[in-house]
Amino acid sequence: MANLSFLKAHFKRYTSTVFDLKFQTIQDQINGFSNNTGNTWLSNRLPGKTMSELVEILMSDSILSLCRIAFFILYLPLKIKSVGTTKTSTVKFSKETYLYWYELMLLLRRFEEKAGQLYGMQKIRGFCHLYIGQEALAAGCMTATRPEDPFITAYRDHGLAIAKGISAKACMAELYGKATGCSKGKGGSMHFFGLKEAFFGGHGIVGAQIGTGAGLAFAEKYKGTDNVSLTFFGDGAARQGMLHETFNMAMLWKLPVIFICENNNYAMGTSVARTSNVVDIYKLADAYDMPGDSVDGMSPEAVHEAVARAVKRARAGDGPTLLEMKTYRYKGHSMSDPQKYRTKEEVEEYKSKDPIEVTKATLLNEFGVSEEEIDKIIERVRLEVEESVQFAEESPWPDDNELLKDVYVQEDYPFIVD
Ligand SMILES: Cc1ncc(C[n+]2csc(CCOP(=O)(O)OP(=O)(O)O)c2C)c(N)n1
Ligand SMILES: [Mg+2]
Repeated sequence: MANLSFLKAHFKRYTSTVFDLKFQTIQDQINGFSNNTGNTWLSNRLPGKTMSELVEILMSDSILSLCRIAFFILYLPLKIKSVGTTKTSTVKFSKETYLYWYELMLLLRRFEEKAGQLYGMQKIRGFCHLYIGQEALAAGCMTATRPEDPFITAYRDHGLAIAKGISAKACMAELYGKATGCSKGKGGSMHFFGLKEAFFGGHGIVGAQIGTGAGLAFAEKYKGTDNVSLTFFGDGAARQGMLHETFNMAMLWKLPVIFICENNNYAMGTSVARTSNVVDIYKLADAYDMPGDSVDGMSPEAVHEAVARAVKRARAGDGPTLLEMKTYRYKGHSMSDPQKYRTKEEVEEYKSKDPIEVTKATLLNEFGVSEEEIDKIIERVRLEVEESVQFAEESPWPDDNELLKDVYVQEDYPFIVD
């Protein structure tokens, strides 16, 4: 019996140390083992037991128990070893995809940080809303769509514009108001645009682009393409009447559109809970018989998967989907925001799940990418942003005669007479 009590103590010591951390995994493996082998003694007795209870069970019988103990002594160390060394990999995408996501998200982050600095130096004026924190959304949407799928968004548009392929140079020049900007320097931060890149803005009226996004989808359907419109808007915009009228018509006409609510928890300083009783924005789809889903917007993987599903539906002619992406902006609403509506701890919590850092860790740990390769990406991004600033600095201002170009004019408008 002395030996048995030694074993018991031995197991118990493990229970309170290694097993506390790894117990669930071991338990799962034991359950899997007992189910796979059809071992009814194991499958009846082991699942759901704590490690101490398992030890009690093992100690309970005499000779038979000794056999079981022998089995455990042989089996458990093997499993414990494997728990320590086996990586439970959650990686679902290729190394190239992660590399693409990492570089894109880093470019968006560095571009925005630079824009913030330049704003402080008054190189950039007017409104300026940074995308910092929300990069995983752009990354996941890009890999789940084709270049010709049109995107449209609100004024927090720098990230999606660059993701769609408008160059950092053209974007920075637009922030500066220079003639070489993507909207010829006439739009500024809130009105980036790129026809070639299928990026349709950049809109300052909260919620207005929701209707225009469905219009883009209508145009694609009318032209007979299978392109899908990705229509982005904020949680604040979700409370606008435009959303409801658009959802209704988009469903009725089965338009190829994905409505993507970038729920960053705040509309300026107003939290989602203060704007409606319906805090799960994806449920708004129910009223229109539209499929809706809640998605982890801090994960490019989750964003990709949800968008890919919705894209498949839309391309097949089955109509719209609403995706509520739970995301977070690390910076204020715009450049002057004292951020009294949230705590520093809340911001830090989201930062601790930063998608750029998580993706970098995946590249290093799961794909064996070296620190040198990561450094090369960081350097490439740094250069791209630096060059965009130089380009913006050296670019000319728009000519005065540009003022009345690209402006809608109705020649026979009868109401204003000179
Ligand atoms: C129709 C309209 N109402 C109010 C405003 C002022 N406004 C600008 S941004 C904003 C908050 C919108 O928040 P959200 O839709 O969540 O987008 P986010 O800024 O979080 O990206 C408001 C109310 C506006 N631009 N347009
Ligand atoms: Mg918001």
